[in-house]
Amino acid sequence: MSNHLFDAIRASAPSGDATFIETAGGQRLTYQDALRLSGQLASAIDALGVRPGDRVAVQVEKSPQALMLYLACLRCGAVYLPLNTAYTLAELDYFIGDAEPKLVVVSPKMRADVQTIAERYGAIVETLDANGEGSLTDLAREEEADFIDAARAPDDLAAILYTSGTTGRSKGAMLTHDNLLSNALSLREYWRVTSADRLIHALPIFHTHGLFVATNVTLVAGASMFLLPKFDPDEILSLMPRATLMMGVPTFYVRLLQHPGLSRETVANMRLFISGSAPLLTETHVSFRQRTGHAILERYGMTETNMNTSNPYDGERRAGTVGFPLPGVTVRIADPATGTPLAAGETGMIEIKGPNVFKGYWRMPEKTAAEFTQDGYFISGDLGKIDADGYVHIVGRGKDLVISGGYNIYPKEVENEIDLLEGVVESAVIGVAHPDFGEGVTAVVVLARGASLDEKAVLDALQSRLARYKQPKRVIFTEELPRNTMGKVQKNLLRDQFKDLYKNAS
Ligand code: MLC
Ligand code: AMP
Repeated sequence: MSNHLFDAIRASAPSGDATFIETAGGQRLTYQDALRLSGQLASAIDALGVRPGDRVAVQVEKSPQALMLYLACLRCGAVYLPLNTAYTLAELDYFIGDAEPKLVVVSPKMRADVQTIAERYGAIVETLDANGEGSLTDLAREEEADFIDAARAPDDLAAILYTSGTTGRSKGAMLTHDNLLSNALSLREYWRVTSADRLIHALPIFHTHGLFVATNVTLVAGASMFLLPKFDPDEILSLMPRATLMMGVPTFYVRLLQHPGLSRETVANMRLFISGSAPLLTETHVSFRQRTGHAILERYGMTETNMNTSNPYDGERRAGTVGFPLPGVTVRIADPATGTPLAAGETGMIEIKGPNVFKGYWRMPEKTAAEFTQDGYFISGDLGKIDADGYVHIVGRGKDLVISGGYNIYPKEVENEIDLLEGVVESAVIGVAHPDFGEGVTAVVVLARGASLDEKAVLDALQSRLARYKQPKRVIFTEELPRNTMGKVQKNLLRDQFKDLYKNAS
């Protein structure tokens, strides 16, 4: 019996005393510790009645134990469902109701509130805190480590990651064992990651970037990582002399450049800096190169597809591009209106096919069908072109989406919440250039005559409804929204009108 993804992870695990994780607090976990701990956790989850195919929803702080829980889910064949720690109870209610997990793991302080939600959907609740303690750890301590891994075929689900949608309703992207394994192996080769590498891991572990790209690649390379609770430039710079690799969103690089400690000497031991999840400005790429001598390697991915393209390791890493399709991945550009493939150099919809592309949206067959072409390409929603040298450029978005500090925010979801407020006639949420986050979520609101809402009242009302990063950085009131002759709000005009709103923000 084989377990497609975990067998590969096990086979790559170095024997002996080789490190897998080091934390800022001085905790060190070897690969052999990871096999033992994930085995105990898998036994505990199994004893709770979780069977292959059952979902395990996890909203916990970043810790080595949280990664053990991910591995444990793979091992018992459960479908791992990580949730952003910023999600509010209202948001959690939706995810638990939609995914119907057998088990929900949350921080101890959330237990009582989540229990009320979970009971309605028949889920069990266990806890895990930032120090790796909690009821789940207590259960695992009682278990043996020699768990027999569940059989999982390449096409079986390994994870569901929720991604918001243009209608405001989040969709669960179903990722299979082979989606994750094929991408991890491909990236390991493309970026030349080996057991000698030490990764600075400062990303959250509930999204593709920190969970799959950073963690799975480290695992299949038998490499090690410094697992940091969050992005802290002082800490990162102090680790660089002992590290070789960093993965980050563009905001990481913008903030590192603001730090006087970033220099050629500090990065002397570093082999590679990788950026993704949002566009890296050419000016950031150029400044980083001038300061450190390193050309940041930019790559392009999505929750639904893992990584699609990457700038080369050896060849020219071109600023403003996301490089070439990864081996086995096909990228084409099509006319967004007709779907007809376009010639090199022309701008259109980026479409993707390959072993990396997800299986579909959880319990949304129609939505899934609508986002694939008849010949099986995933319609990314990103607009781009492929230049004469084969480099892919992302030039815009066909979907109404804001990316702030690497997090996606679908305006519709925020507009829906604002429109519910007493005194609001309508709203338009846009992304406006922001020096730190790339784009700042901005709400433009039309009030009813005589309504007395102000910016603070709108923001206060959103506190318990939307995760912090989705909440607008500014709310602007206007008499009416600009519309075209079809009645559609012209967000491009609003973006232009407010383009300098965050000019001096940091
Ligand atoms: C935090 N805040 C944000 C924010 N992150 N607001 C907007 N956008 C964000 N990304 C809020 C905080 O709650 C806080 O609110 C205020 O903004 C300032 O916070 P901060 O201390 O400056 O933020 P910090 O904790 O340092 O976080 C910033 C960050 C973080 C950029 C380090 O957001 C981050 O780690 N982003 C990475 C996201 C990621 O992993 N994306 C990958 C998705 S996968 P206040 O007002 O309460 O103080 C994907 C596919 C692919 O896209 O290709 O990889
Ligand atoms: P998510 O749904 O959170 O996985 O975000 C995926 C989206 O992030 C993509 O569809 C792109 O719009 C964007 N993205 C990821 N990497 C890059 C990049 N290197 N440059 C520009 N946009 C990117």
